Formats: sequence, structure tokens, C-alpha cells
Amino acid sequence: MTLATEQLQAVIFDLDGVITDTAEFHFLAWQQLATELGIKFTRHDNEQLKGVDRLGSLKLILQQGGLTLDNAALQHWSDWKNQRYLELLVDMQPHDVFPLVPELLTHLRAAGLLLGLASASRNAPLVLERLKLTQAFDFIADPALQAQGKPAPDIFLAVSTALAVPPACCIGVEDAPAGIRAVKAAGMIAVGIGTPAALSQADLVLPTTGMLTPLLLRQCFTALQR
Ligand code: B16
Ligand code: MG
Repeated sequence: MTLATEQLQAVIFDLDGVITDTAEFHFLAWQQLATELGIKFTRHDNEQLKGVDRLGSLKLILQQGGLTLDNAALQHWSDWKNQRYLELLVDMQPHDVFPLVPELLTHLRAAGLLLGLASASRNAPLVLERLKLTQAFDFIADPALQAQGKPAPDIFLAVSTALAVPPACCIGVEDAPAGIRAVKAAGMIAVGIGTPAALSQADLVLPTTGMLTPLLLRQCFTALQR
């Protein structure tokens, strides 16, 4: 008896921490904000912000510092952090992409796969432009249009819908626990970039995005179909 199996058709990437190291810039900008507000904020604290949208991240930092702000102040500090982040992005160049990622994107496309971007960052189009990678993706989701941010699956489902590929035929690539949860909630296979300890819910974890290949992704997909 032959079992009908799904084929891998699309790979959906997160941006910050997967395509480039803007995760570090987000951390530095949040750290400046925390200092301004007199809140202690470490790299360890930053882990839980990865993949979380701007306002959600601000609220987590305030909660940690035991502060509450009204809506106007939340907007002010949210904009303040984004200004710091944009300053850090000023010198970003194509060579700031993680090693071997442009080659990976080219190879995936040559292997017949569709490529999507599911970043929680409203700055993602600007970052892709700076990296000269805008054209590498078939669809770039707008996080502002999603009802719920990661760990909800909305942005990954929006990409699969736009690409006309069922979620079961997609792999999502993420560096954040909230992102891995979003990929899994979307019904996709999740590849984590980082450490197995931090990304325990991922189906496969690699230290760097550049280690991925079309063959490895297809093997991972096939193995998890069984
Ligand atoms: P922005 P990703 C996320 O991007 C970052 O991980 C997270 O740290 C950041 O707060 C969020 O984007 C929003 O970014 O302030 O630029 O809109 O990892 O989903 O690509
Ligand atoms: Mg990320």
C-alpha cells in the first residue's frame, strides 16, 4: 500500500536572529530604554522578548520593573525605542546578512520552493532593503495586519495563504521560543536557529541558518511526515 504524503512546498523565515543579527540591535535599544526608566534588563531577560512585537515587549519590560504607564506614555516609549533601533540600523549593509543565507535562499528557490517572510518587525521591509534581499522572497507578511502576534500563528498562516501553500507543506524557521510556538500552532514543521535548550519545541535545531540546505529541509520534512 502506498501512503499519500505531503510535499514540502514553502519555507517561511523569521527575520531578526534568522536572516541577520538585528536581534542584537533590538536588545541594545531595549537595554537603553530600560536604563532610562531605571529598570534592570539583561540578555537573559531579553530572551523572552524575541519575536514579541514592540508594544508587547515594552509591557514585559515595564512589568519586570514594576512600572505601569498610561497609553500616551506607552506610545512615547515605544517610539523612543524604535528611534534607538533605527539609529543602530543606519549602517546596515548587505554584508550584515548571516553567512551563507543569500546562497541558501537562492538554492531553495532553485529547488522549486516558495519563500516567505514572517517577521513581527514593522521594520522588516527596511531591513530587507538594506540587505538587498527584498526580491529573494515571494511574499513578505505585514505584521500590522495580523490580529495577534507571535506566539499566535496568524503571521505564519498569512504567509501560507498568500503563497497558496497549505500549512502542512511549509517549514517555518525561527530563533525565538515565541516564534517556534507560532510555527507549531500554524501546523507547520518548526526549524529552530539557536540551542536545543532554548528552542525545545522545535522539530530540528541548528546553530546557524547557513547550515540549512534544500536537502536537509526536505529530509527533515519527510522524516516528520512518517
Ligand atoms: P519592531 P522577528 C521581532 O522580529 C523581534 O524578534 C522582536 O525583538 C521585536 O520586538 C519585534 O520584531 C518587533 O520589531 O519594533 O521592529 O516592529 O524576530 O519576528 O523577525
Ligand atoms: Mg526572530
